[in-house]
Amino acid sequence: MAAPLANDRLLRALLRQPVDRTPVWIMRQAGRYLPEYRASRARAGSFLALCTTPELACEVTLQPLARFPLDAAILFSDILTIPHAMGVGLSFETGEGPRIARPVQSAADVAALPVPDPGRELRYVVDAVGLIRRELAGRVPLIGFAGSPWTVATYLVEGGSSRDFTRIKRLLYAEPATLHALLDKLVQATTLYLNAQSAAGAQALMLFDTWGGALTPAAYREFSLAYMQRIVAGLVREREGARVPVILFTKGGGAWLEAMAGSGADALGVDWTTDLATARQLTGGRVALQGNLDPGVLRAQPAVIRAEVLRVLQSYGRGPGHVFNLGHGIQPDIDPEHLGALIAAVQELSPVFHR
Ligand code: 1CP
Repeated sequence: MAAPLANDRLLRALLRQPVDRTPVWIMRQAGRYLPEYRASRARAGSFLALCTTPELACEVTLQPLARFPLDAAILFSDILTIPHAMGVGLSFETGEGPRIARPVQSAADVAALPVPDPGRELRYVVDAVGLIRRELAGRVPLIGFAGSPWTVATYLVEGGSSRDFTRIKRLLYAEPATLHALLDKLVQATTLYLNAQSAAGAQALMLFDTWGGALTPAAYREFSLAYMQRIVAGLVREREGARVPVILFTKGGGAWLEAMAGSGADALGVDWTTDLATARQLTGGRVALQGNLDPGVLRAQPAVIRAEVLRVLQSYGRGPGHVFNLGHGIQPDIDPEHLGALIAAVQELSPVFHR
C-alpha cells in the first residue's frame, strides 16, 4: 500500500470532512499560461506528444506544483484521448481546437467504433498516472479525469469544437437512437478508462461535461446526466483502503444541481453563473461543491483577486465541503503571478471558515 498523503485536504473536502483550510486546485493548472509548459511542448513537438509520452505528461503535470502550493495534481491529458484511441484521426492544430478527421455521422459509424482497452490503446495514460503517483511521493492527491459522454460525443459528431452543435442536435432530435448508441459506447469506454486510472493510482476522478449547458433541461437529463450517472455507478469506489471521490462538472448546469446531486457523485463543479450559497441550498449537504471564481478575475491586480476570492469563500460560507477552483479553466494569457495571488488568498482567508 502507498504511503499516507502528507496533504489530504482535497480528499477530505470532497467527502465533506473537516479541514483546516479550503483546498485549492485550478482547472487547466498545467498549460499554456506557464512558460515552462510552452517550453516542454516545443521540445515534445506537439500537444499530443506531451499526452502520449508518460515522462512528458508527468513533467508538465508537476510544473504548477513546483510554482504554487496547490492541494492537488491533475493528470495532464485530454478528454479526447478516448476518440484518439477509437481511431477517428484526432489532431490538434496550434492555436486552434481539436480536429477529428473521420467524424461519426451515422448508425453504421457508431457500430464500427471500438471500445478501447485502457491497458492497450490507452496504456500511455495508465503509465503516466503510475509515474506521476511515484513522483508525487504522497505530497498531494492525483486527480484522474475523462470527458462526459455527451461532451466527447459533441467532438466526435461535429468533427471538432462547435458553437451551435448543429450536427449533434440534428442527431439528438431526428435520430435519437443513433445518439443513444454512441453515448452507450462512450459509457463503456469511459468506465473502463476511469477505473484503469484509479487502479493505476488516481485518488479522485472528475467528469468534465463542458457542453452539457447547451442542452434543454429535458435533453440534459436524457442525453448527459443519465449517462454520467451510469459511469458513476460503474466506478470502483475504493482503492488502497480509501474512497475514490467522484466530481461531476457540467458547465452551465447551475439550474440542474439538484438533479446532479442525486447522481451518486461525491462533489459537483459549479461555474461562476451560480452563487455557491444557492448551489449549497439546492444540494442540501448531499455533495461537496467545487468552484467557482470567474476566470476573468485573474486579469485584475492582486488586490481585486483577493477581494473576489473572499467573496467566493463567503458565498459558500462556513463548514466543510468546499474545494476552491475557478468556474472553468484558466486562460492561456493569464500572468502566472496572478494565479499565485489567488492561491495565497485562499490560504490566508479560508481558515476562519473552518473554525
Ligand atoms: O498546448 C496546447 O496548445 C493544447 C492546449 C490543451 C491543453 C493544455 C488542450 C487542447 N488540452 C489541454 C489539457 C487538458 N484538457 C487538461 C489538463 C489537465 C489540467 O487541467 O491541467 C484537461 C483536464 C483537459 C480537459 C478538456 N479538453 C476539456 C474539458 C475541460 C474544459 O476546459 O472544458 C475539453 C473541452 C477539452 C478539449 C480541448 N482540448 C484542447 C482544447 C483547446 C480543447 C477545447 C476546445 C474547445 O473549446 O472546443
